[in-house]
Amino acid sequence: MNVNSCRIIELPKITDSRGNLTFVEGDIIPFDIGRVYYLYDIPAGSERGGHAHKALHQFLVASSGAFKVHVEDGKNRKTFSLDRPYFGLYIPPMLWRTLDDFVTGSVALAIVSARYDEDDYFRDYSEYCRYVSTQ
Ligand code: T46
Repeated sequence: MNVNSCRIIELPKITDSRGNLTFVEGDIIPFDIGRVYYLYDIPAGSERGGHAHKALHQFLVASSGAFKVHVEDGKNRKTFSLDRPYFGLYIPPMLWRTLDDFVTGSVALAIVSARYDEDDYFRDYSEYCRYVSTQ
């Protein structure tokens, strides 16, 4: 898997005089939804992530505020800015990701393909790089 497999997906936005509504369902993102979690009350200067997933597919949305997502595949690196609740970033398995530059009050919504499983993580960068270099 390489960083070019990540992509921004535009979500439906339904607008009326009461405001906007955006939804995510199975045929909009390229995996079945297994879990939803969100990061919030993030102190200024914090960094989240700093790991890769072996099998998990992920879709990240700045449902409020803005932040950056850096993805790496062991050779190349790409940075995405998320700052609209109707755009999200799809990240396939085996990519290292780090989130930073959170605007105060940001909420990072993560929609992922499976339940939490610590065995699915590479949390050590050297170990991750060693592994991908053998693939
Ligand atoms: C990712 C980024 C964007 C759980 O018990 N259940 C869960 O569903 C999750 C996601 C985490 N946890 C526990 C595991 C740790 O003890 O919560 C603690 C903090 O998790 P972590 O250090 O992995 O948090 P982040 O923000 O660095 O990473 C999370 C996700 O783990 C990861 O998949 O891509 O958000």
